[in-house]
Amino acid sequence: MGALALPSWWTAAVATPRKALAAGDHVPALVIGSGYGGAVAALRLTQAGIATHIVEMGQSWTTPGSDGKIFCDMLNPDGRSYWLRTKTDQPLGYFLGIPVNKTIPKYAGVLDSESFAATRIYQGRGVGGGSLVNGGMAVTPKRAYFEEVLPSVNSDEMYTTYFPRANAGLGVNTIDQAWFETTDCYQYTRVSRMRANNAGYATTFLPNVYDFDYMKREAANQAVRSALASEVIYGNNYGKRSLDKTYLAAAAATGRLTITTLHTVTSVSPATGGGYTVAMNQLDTSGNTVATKTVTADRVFFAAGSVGTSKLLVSMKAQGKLPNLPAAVGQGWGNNGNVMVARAGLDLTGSLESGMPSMGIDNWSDPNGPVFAEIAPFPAGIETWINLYLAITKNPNRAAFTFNSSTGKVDLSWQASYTQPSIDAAKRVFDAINKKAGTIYRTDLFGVYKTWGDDFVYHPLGGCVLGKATDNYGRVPGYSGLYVVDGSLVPGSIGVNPFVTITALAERNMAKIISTDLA
Ligand code: FAE
Repeated sequence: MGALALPSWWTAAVATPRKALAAGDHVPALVIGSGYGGAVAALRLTQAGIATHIVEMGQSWTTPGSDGKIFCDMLNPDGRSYWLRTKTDQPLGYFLGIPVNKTIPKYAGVLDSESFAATRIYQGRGVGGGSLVNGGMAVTPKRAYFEEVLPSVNSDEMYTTYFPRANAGLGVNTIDQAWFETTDCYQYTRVSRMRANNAGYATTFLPNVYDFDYMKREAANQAVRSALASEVIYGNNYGKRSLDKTYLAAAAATGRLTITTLHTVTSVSPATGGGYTVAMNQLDTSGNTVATKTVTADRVFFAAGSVGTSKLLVSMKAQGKLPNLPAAVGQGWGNNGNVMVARAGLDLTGSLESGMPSMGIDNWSDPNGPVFAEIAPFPAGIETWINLYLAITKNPNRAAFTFNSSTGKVDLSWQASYTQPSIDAAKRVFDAINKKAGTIYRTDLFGVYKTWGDDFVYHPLGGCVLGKATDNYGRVPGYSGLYVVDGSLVPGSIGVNPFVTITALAERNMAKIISTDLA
């Protein structure tokens, strides 16, 4: 392995100091969470000369396990796969109608499947947040839809400055299309493209943060396999430019960043004498609380993700710790219209499937129901004839987070029926593709005779919507020094995979906050 060349950004993998905050510490800037919003905030704050402390509930994924690897693959999940579960909870939990989830040791793994009444929400846990587990698709939204969703944001600025800045910071790259046409590992994508095009649907290549040159070397057996070794949702050991190797590594290089891992923020409230008191639980890798700590921070940046930030703010309001939060806190949550579906094709999809998607079916302009469907891998290591898709649709339904005083937890009002508009839109597209191809839906992957993967979400968005729960830059009204910088700002839908938007919006908001509030 040592003889194989690894790209420089990999070897640079975060020499980030991970010094735990001590009880009673006072810090200038505290960032809750280390996903996209948190990583942008950390980089721009540290570059502005401000000592910044990230508190992250997950682990720092830098130490190999007994097998020499940091992450496990999708075919052999162990404790590293899931956040504090004793059984895996795979998005596709069945094969031939038979449950495929496995017993695993309870451990602070990298992927969380967080259950609410009518949906489960997948999220990354660890330094890098969702970037550790996602498919790397780095898609800039269609401008007209961005303007429809976030009308208060100057789209000229976004498309000339902040989307390019985000793409550069994330290390987005595009596939060599000649290689795509010949490599075995995208056979599954080529056949899905052919069937979509035959039915009259356009397809488009998708940029990614996975290093496609590295993937080429994997295919040529010149580099250790990761995307080509069934590694995706439980982490990639190689090849992926996750945030710990991009934004967070750059923030660490300033010498002004510390990251406190395995600490969950439980409360934020105004401190006597100014700033905020931030309480947190320190966890061990089995999820037990081993210490509780309180620190003070002059400024707090909420970057715990759509779910994490919404849960914290809704709880703080209900418990009287931040009583003056706007009524819009907790509102406007959506699932980006996510629904999964699979076709039982007649086409060989290949036994080697890259875990990183590279193409989407673009039917967004359809007035009867926009659909943008990523051609998703099913990297089982054997020929499956499965054509899998994650459809992003324009679903108007929204839900709210509310504090439940009897359980002390936060509920989400999403109902199963809310997903129906997404199914209706996706069904129109895939019925047409099936009809033209003479194929049928697979009904054995999401349950027994269940066609639609409609009870889980990869793209939680909203809950603390820009311009409603915050001002137009993520500042929390009434609480000077509190900011929201993550996917909770995006009102439930963005029409494409969301992390480029979350990153670009954080870049925009941090530029404003640093130049006006911190100058
Ligand atoms: P996120 O990345 O979730 O970061 C929040 C961080 O805060 C996490 O590290 C948490 O552990 C941490 N945290 C939460 N609560 C607390 C607390 N109380 N105290 C301390 N830390 C806390 O938020 N998007 C794309 O654009 N392209 C894709 O290909 C794609 N594929 C995906 C595949 C999967 C399996 C999943 C789960 C998601 C995928 N996404 C994809 C969605 C994307 O990863 C997600 O929108 C972003 O990660 C959200 O970024 P945030 O900064 O909002």
